[in-house]
Amino acid sequence: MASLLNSSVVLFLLILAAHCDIGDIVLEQRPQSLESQDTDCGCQGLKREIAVDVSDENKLEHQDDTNIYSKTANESPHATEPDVRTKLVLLQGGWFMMGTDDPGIPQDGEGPQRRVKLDPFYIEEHEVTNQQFQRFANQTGYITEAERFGDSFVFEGLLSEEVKSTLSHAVAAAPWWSPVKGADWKHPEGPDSTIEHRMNHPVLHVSWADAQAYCHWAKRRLPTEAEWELACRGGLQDRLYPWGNKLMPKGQHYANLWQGDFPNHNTAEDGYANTSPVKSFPANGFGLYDMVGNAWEWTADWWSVHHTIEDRYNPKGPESGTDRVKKGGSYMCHKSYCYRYRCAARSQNTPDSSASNLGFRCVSDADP
Ligand SMILES: [Ca+2]
Ligand SMILES: [Ca+2]
Repeated sequence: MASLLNSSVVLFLLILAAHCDIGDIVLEQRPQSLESQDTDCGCQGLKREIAVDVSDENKLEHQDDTNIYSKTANESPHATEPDVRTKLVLLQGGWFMMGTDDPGIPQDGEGPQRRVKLDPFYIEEHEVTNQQFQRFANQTGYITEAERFGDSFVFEGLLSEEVKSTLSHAVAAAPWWSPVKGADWKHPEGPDSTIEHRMNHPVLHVSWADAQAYCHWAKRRLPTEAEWELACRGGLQDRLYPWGNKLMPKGQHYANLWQGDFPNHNTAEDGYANTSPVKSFPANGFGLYDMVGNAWEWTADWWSVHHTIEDRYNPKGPESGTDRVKKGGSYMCHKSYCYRYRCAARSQNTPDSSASNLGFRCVSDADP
């Protein structure tokens, strides 16, 4: 594993687990086939283990980098260039019911259903795209964590035979995930891949800090989980999906998910075996696209599965934690393995994780 920043004091190992609550991590020799071994997509097990703790100095340095990049960008002479930031949609906030009392995956802390009130906020109508992230990176010189680490997790079904032949390890309980050297946002399936023809697809392989840095540059921020979930629900109450309770109204696909047998056969009946261009599927009642499916989306909150049933006002999640909450599921989600393409569904990753199905969108408190 490549070093990050002060390499003399930092050693990173990938740890591999079926569930974060199991936590027994094993690097496993690659199996000959991708037989199903678990009842989960395994993507929350994609962790970078810090064998020697990253020093606060390093963390601070990274944070400072983010601020410097953003400050530079804000003062750059590019202000007259077209604004490539995503269009914002104003949501009025108010009371809504967060979570569910009928959880699809109870251990994820989908329940209990509770009353939450939010102030009005603006949210980007679609996931941040490669084009937008490229503008950010070009203007600021920002280097993502996957680029610093030198690798990122990629779903094996998307890898070329050449890259596959270089792999030696997989995630023990989710062997369809592999750490791939040279995989990053510009090379989503490893060094021999490109985003050249996918500039309007969601950016992938971004860590939580990368997402936060982009939003800061765009003078926006990551949504809280509550904000994201209110946005997902599109004004509907007690519904599974952004558009209602039926997965395919009138036989139509409403999100980029997985059809077929996970993880061996994706029929791509919805038109996409990988990510899709943003806005390829219908918007929800708020005019927001791909709230479920396409790419998972980071939120600002730390992860916990315990929630108060008392009314909450602008909740921001726990004060601290080890993982951050992600929402919405991805193009890899199938009901048999990752029934998380629901508004109440949730999952988590360590903040330094990055993968070929994880992106983000930003929110704002004010009209830009
Ligand atoms: Ca699909
Ligand atoms: Ca999404």
